[in-house]
Amino acid sequence: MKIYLNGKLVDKKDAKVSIFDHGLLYGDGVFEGIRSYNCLIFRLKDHINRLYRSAQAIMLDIPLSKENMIKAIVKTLRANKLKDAYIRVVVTRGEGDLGLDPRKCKHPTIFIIADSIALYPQELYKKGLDIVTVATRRNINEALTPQIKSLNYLNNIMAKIEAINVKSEEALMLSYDGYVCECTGDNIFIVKDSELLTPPISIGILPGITRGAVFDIAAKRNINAKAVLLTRYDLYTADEIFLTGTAAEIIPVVKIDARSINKGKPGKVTLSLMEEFRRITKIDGYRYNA
Ligand code: PXG
Repeated sequence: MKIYLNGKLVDKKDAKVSIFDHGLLYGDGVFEGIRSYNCLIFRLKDHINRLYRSAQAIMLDIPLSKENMIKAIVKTLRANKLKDAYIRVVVTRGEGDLGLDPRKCKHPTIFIIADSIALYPQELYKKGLDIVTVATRRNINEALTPQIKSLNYLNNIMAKIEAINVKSEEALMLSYDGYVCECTGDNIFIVKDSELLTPPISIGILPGITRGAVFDIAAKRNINAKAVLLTRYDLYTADEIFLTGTAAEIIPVVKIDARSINKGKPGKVTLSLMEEFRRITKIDGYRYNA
């Protein structure tokens, strides 16, 4: 496997960063998770824009133009001859000393991993997920806003551990004041009276690219979709629930907090959105030659 590391393609065994890298010492950095489907990179521009906005928010200057970042991604995909891939782009503050001061880090570290995708078991898409609300709250916007896709995922990992400890498949996090936010690596939607409802970015969630794609599909099909504050009452009384994310795509939720949704079966609206999403991943994207 070839890894892009600071402008060079290197073997996986040589892809090493310093233990003084602030990405490791402090989680000081940003990343993206992107997918390609049969030589089409899904919503690449959106991912690149989010990466550069995340970096801007933490005052990290990425020493590569967006165009050259795209070239580096494509180069990495080609070096690994991958048509279908999971692409992880990471930019850290770089190597510094043991202090927090980002000014000590002169050169950001950039690496790109392109790997085959570890898909969720297909049966979960047919059966639907069983998820739980956890006690770990989503970070507040006024601290490290969840809008930044930063290397600090401990909040989400704490939530994931809570779900694992009760043998649940995913954790739903609420805001500090009890509104529905998102899961550990996915946004959440409900279907209610044929409308799609999802929490607004302002409550403290990652502005998901897949979430955006669902809004676009809804608009094309004249399905009403809106971002509104939701509570657990809304989830418990929803007609359908599903999650969205680059890794999961669209996946049905059939149980939450031991309460069945849609009699424990993936709903019709969810299933048709899943089908449409898979269709657009085959035609809509940034084309490259593997
Ligand atoms: N919320 C959070 C906290 C995320 O980390 C999403 C929502 C969905 O966003 P996108 O843009 O992907 O629709 C994410 C994204 C992984 C993995 O390896 C996780 C994500 C993306 C890709 C891979 O678990 N999370």
